[in-house]
Amino acid sequence: MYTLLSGLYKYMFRRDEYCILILGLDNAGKTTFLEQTKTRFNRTYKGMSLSKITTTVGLNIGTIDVGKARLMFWDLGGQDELQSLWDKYYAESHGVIYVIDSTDEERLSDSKRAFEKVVTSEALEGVPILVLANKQDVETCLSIPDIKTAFSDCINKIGRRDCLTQACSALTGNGVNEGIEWMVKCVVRNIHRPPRQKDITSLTQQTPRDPPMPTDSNQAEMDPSQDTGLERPTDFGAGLCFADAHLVKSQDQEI
Ligand SMILES: Nc1nc2c(ncn2[C@@H]2O[C@H](COP(=O)(O)OP(=O)(O)OP(=O)(O)O)[C@@H](O)[C@H]2O)c(=O)[nH]1
Ligand SMILES: [Mg+2]
Repeated sequence: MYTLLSGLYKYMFRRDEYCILILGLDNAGKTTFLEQTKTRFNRTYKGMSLSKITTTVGLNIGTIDVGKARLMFWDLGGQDELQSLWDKYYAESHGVIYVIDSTDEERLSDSKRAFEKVVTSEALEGVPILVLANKQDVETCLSIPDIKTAFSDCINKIGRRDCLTQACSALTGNGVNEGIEWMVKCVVRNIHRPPRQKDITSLTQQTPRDPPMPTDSNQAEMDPSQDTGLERPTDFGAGLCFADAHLVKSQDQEI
C-alpha cells in the first residue's frame, strides 16, 4: 500500500525536464524571445522591459512549465567569438530554438552557416529544431519563403528529426506560443532523449541543474539577467499567434 501511494505521489509531483538551447547570431532576438516566453507562460512573472535587454555575454537561463513538461532554456550569446561555446551544451540538450533576424538580409548567409554547423553536429542528432524567423513585425523584413529559399541548401543536412520554421515576433509575441507548444510536443515524443525527472515538491530548495560551463571562463560570465523561474507558478498561455506555412520533409520536419 505504501509503495502504491508513494508511487502515485511521485507521479503527481514529478515533472519531466527538458533543456532547450536558444541559438542564433547576435541581435537575432534570442533573449527577447526568452523574456517574452517567460512572460507568457509564467502567470506571475513580471518580465523585464524588453527595450532594456542588452547583448548576452555568457548565457541566460529561464524555466517554464507546460503541463507535465518543464522546459529549461539556455539562451547563449550569439556574437562570433561566443559561437564556439555553443557545442559545449549540445550533449545535454533536448531541443534547439534557432532564431533568425528576418530584417538582417546582409547577415543571412552567416546565419545559414551557423545553422548548418548546428544541424550537422553529431551531438545534436535527432534533436528537434524550431527555426524562428523573428522580427516579422517589421514591415520590410524578409518573408518566410525568402528565408526558406536562402536556407534551402540545409534541407538535406537536417537529418531525421522534427524541424519547423515559424514566423515570429519576439517583441509583440506573435508566433511565440505556437513555437513553444510545438517544441513541447516534439521533445516529449522524442524517445531518443528522455527527460530528466524532477520532484517538484521541494522546488523552493532546488536550484536548477547547472548548465555545462564552457572551459573558457572569460567568455562564460553568467549574465546578471539570468532567471531560474523555478519558484514561479505555471501557466499554459492561450495561443494568440500566427503560424506560417512550412515545407514538410518528414513527419513534423519543415523548413
Ligand atoms: N522589431 C523587432 N525587434 C526585435 C525583435 N526581437 C528582438 N528585437 C530587437 O533586437 C535587438 C536584439 O535583441 P536581443 O534579444 O538582445 O538579441 P540576442 O539574439 O539575444 O543577441 P545576443 O545576446 O547579442 O546574441 C533588440 O534591440 C531587440 O529589441 C522583434 O521581434 N521585432
Ligand atoms: Mg541575448
